[in-house]
Amino acid sequence: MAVHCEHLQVLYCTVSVRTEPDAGDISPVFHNTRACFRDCGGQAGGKERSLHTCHNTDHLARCEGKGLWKMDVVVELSTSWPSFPESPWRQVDWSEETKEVLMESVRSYKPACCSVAAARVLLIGPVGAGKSSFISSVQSMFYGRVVNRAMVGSSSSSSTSFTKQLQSFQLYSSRERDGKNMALTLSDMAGLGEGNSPTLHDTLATIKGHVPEGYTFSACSPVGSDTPGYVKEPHRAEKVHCVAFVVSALELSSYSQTMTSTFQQLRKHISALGVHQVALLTHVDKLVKASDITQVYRSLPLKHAMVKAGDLLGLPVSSIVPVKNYSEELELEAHTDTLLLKAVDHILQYVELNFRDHPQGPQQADDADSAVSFSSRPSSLEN
Ligand SMILES: Nc1nc2c(ncn2[C@@H]2O[C@H](COP(=O)(O)OP(=O)(O)O)[C@@H](O)[C@H]2O)c(=O)[nH]1
Ligand SMILES: [Mg+2]
Repeated sequence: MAVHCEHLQVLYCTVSVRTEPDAGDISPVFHNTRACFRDCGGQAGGKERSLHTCHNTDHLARCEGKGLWKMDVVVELSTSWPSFPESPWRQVDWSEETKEVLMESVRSYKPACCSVAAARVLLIGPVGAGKSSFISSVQSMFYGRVVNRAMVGSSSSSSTSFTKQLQSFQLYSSRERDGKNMALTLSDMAGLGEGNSPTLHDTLATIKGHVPEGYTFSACSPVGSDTPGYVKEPHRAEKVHCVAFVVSALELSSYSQTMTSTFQQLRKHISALGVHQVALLTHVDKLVKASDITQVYRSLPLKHAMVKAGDLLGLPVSSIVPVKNYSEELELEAHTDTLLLKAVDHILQYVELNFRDHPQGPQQADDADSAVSFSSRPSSLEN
């Protein structure tokens, strides 16, 4: 049985949970729980502590006297140990051979649309969710070592986006200078939720391919035909073929109601453009022991987080994949790579759906402008 307690205001750390009426006498066991503490100012990027495995509330009581804390914690109640389900709820082959096969299939991927040389995927998500990290992590795998290709922010600066512009990265298939580029471009943009986050209008313009590479988004100057470099009639290759929402498993309880409605607006308008959407749930190493990422599909806290991410985004859990980005490591790790490759493979399935559903190109052109007119005042996603 899993019980989810969120936003407990912990002063003296008395944690009470409600159980099913027929649950009988259960002593709570805090099992494999990581709790994220933020100071009550609610500032993202506040101090963060991890409680790796706490078997009782003594660990929590240590917070006493340090002020009022807000705690997001997934508690698994169990009468016996261990409480991992016997079989994982998604099957993953973690072997080196499968990793190599996946890697080769991504490396040799070719879009099922001959006029498009590289599939274009736009990453959208709140500041600090791990968009840039995902791009860097995927590039790192093919590069053979951890590199920070997309500009990743620090965890303490995660309330402001390090990425301000539209930046697209066609992935290198290897570290060799004469190595080929892969047929996959990942586009990064400023995160949602800060003052200058891209408006709905600008986000849709990006998906339609009108926004020039390197463009710096500004809430007060909407992209339009007078924007320098504006792509008036984008080729299919310049349009976005799949959107990947990126959200952090650590922040699911902290995203504001405004963020939820931002996602709803985005989903509605992007779907109207005929573009498929998937989601990446990052920071899963904070819910599952980083050293044992193979347990990802056995972790009940993670399963709960996936359901919660689905609710936030209005997506079925089957569209969401967990990801652990490289954040502190200098060396690649095979299981982390497998999870990342699974995510890329998942994205590519939806890219292909786009090409197959619309062999001549989606009917997006600018007909979706009837919903969000280029001439109308841009609707800010956060306001
Ligand atoms: N532990 C962990 N840290 C991550 C993960 N993804 C991103 N980070 C860290 O979160 C912070 C923000 O990441 P960044 O990629 O800049 O977020 P962005 O604003 O969405 O582009 C950085 O310090 C990253 O190292 C992850 O999966 N696990
Ligand atoms: Mg970024």
